[in-house]
Amino acid sequence: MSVAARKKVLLMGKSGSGKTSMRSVIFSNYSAKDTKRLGATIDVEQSAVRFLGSLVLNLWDCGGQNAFVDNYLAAQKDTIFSNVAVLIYVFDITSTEWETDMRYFEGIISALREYSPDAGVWVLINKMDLADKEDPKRKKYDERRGDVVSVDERVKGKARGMLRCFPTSIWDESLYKAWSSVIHTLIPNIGLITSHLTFMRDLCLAAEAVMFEAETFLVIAKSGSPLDSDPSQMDDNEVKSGAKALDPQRFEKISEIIKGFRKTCQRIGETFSSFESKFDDCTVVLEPLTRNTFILIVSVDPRIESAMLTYNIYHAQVHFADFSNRDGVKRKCSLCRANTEAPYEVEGDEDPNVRAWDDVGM
Ligand SMILES: Nc1nc2c(ncn2[C@@H]2O[C@H](COP(=O)(O)OP(=O)(O)O)[C@@H](O)[C@H]2O)c(=O)[nH]1
Ligand SMILES: [Mg+2]
Repeated sequence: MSVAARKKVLLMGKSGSGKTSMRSVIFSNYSAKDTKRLGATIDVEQSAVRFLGSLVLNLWDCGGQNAFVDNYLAAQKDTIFSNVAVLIYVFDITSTEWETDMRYFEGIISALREYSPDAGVWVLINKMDLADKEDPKRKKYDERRGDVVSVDERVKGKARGMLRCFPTSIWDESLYKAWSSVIHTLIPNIGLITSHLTFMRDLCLAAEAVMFEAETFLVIAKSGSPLDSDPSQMDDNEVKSGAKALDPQRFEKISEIIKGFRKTCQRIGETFSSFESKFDDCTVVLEPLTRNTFILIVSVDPRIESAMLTYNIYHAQVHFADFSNRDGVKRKCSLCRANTEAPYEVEGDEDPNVRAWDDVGM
């Protein structure tokens, strides 16, 4: 058995911006309403979250009161900012002290760029639900984003880690979009997973195959063009099946809906196991795939029955389980070898530290 890969994820930003709320909604099954009961975080609260069996996120939820932040930037600088994989920095869009917020952000990002130059930075401008009514065009968000990017450009120097900015609210699916984007970059062998999903989609004559993590329901990967890419990168099948016309927010909406549905099932003493639905113009099935994942297959071909989709998933389970562990990745499967359209892309394949993506771990 392999040891799980541990990634240090810093969660920072002013007190009250929503850090602990996000963490609780995504990883601890809180509803947005439950977060009103959360107390202020004192100093640094560390927690370990297992993701896909083989990836452990060490979340450092850093209390945002000024005295703590001063301490992070002085005595604790080395401890906090070394070996960071990702910094998630949360702003409150309704903050009335933007200049002070930016000053603190500059201090934090300078320390990060110095001690962990490769760390990715996700800036989440949160509580958008409170701002959207007065500013539907999101002018304020664009301004805030501009300020954040220019601070980063100023302090970045030779650091290679990139910065991305997302508008979020714990009250809607935007939170899932932002966190999926974070997680997506931390999963090993994402190219391999994507090529298998694409193959699976084509085998089922389907429009789309999407993989979700079973606990958080964050989207991990999808068939065809990469998550977050623009419509010009769509592959032939996506163009043919009309993926351009689909809602670009569909993945995070499904995450949020399924998680809510699963909570409802729990409340009435039922266990959520799978989902299937037939509409006028499409058929959708959502089934467990490996130990820690679900697969969603969407068909827009009226000839395809949902039973055929579940039957194919059933047969694919063995295969996905096989290449989800370290040994399976090493052997390379016949699908990857035989199918030139599904390139075998496993970064650092010979490196014993590279993890399989859904191994038993520990
Ligand atoms: N309206 C709204 N309230 C939020 C949002 N995120 C967090 N909150 C609320 O803000 C308060 C502070 O959140 P908390 O997570 O403790 O902030 P932290 O100090 O950054 O950890 C809580 O009452 C949350 O319910 C959001 O996106 N929209
Ligand atoms: Mg907190």
